[in-house]
Amino acid sequence: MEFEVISVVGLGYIGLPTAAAFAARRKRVIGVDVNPHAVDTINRGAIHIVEPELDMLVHAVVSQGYLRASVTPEPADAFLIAVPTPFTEGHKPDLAYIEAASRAIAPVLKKGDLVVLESTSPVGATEQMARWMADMRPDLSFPQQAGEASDIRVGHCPERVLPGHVIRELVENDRVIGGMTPRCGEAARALYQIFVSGNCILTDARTAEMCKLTENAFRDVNIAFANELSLICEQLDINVWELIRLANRHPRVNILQPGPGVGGHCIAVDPWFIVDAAPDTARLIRTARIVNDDKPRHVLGRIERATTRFKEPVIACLGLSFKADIDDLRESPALDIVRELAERGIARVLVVEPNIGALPPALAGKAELCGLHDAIALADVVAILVDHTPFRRIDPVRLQAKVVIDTRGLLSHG
Ligand code: SAJ
Repeated sequence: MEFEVISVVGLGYIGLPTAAAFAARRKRVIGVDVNPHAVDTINRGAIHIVEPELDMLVHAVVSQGYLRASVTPEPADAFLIAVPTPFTEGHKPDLAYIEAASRAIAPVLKKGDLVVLESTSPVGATEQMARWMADMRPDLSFPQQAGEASDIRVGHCPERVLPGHVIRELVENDRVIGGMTPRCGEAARALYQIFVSGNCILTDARTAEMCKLTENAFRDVNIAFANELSLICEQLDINVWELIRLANRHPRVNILQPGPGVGGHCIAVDPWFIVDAAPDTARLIRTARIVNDDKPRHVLGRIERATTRFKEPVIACLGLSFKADIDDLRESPALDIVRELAERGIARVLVVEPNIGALPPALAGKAELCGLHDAIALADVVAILVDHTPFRRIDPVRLQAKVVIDTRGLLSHG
């Protein structure tokens, strides 16, 4: 199967590295995004997101002429859709971006083209995408109408890369590829094998959709188990970090780490797509979401109670991002906790976040960005919210006279 021109629709955290990966294999790639700023930036050979090594790669493939960005779709042999799938108010998946992208590419489709949905999606989204395209192009046949004989082949291949390691994981990770028919799956596999060195494993589109949701729900449920243990241990006066270390010595036990809550745009979101699809059956998955979403409130209560013994309390909050050693504040439980503390006005709030240069607007004027040394020296209460590497080097002696709330077990590593 020959793919001379490949189009990637949605040039964000997944689409842009994927477009660059094809281009690095000397494929002509047209990246499409509705954001003209992103398009202009990429066409200058620069990037609009933070991801190690991506800037150099994009610069190289744009200057060699393999990658070009555009706000309007153009004909290609394969289309990859990598747009966001957020949820709406009632935790229902919002497919508006997928609908807009599939309707946008429909006019340029031609017989023989392949369309692959990469966005994390509820089960059935790939079939829905094919219906939207079929609506727009009655002159072409799609797999839901013509099966293996369809003009257009359609499939799903969820991304599963770890932010911060995208360039390596895109190439090395195994891919689960779900075709609407077996031939659709084979076509998609031929496409990914252009740059993927991991195994490309075929299934149907619905199983591939569910597989991605399952991976993230697995982590969410297991983090919820650790978070629930941390609450139980608090009541029983047991160090949960030591407990987990000991339990994990069992050859078949592998408990994850408790924390201040679950952040990021994947693990805290995707399990809801399963709950929405099977609300009466997905009891454990729903409960895990609730346990993890409740954790920031619990931490906030502990910090507040700790301040009551001081007349003019000063709290040092260590970390704002959603996990260690990144600058990403989206859906961050640490940011939620600090924002709430700052809004309640019960204390002077000092924030230490080595990965950012200025406080986000939500905290501006309500909290102070501070160096680690000064914040600890000034604080009565120290709340460790993220396990950033520099925090691991804090000398415990400097914390001796402080009330420390360690949500990441930073001081309990033994
Ligand atoms: N967390 C804990 N305890 C743990 C592990 C994580 O509290 O033991 C928290 C983190 O602090 C963070 C959140 O969970 O707030 C999520 O962190 P993460 O490192 O588990 O995941 P993400 O969101 O950075 O990236 C995940 C990855 N999924 C898995 O590791 C299963 C990535 O492979 C996916 O591609 C990505 O989600 C995605 O796009 O779905």
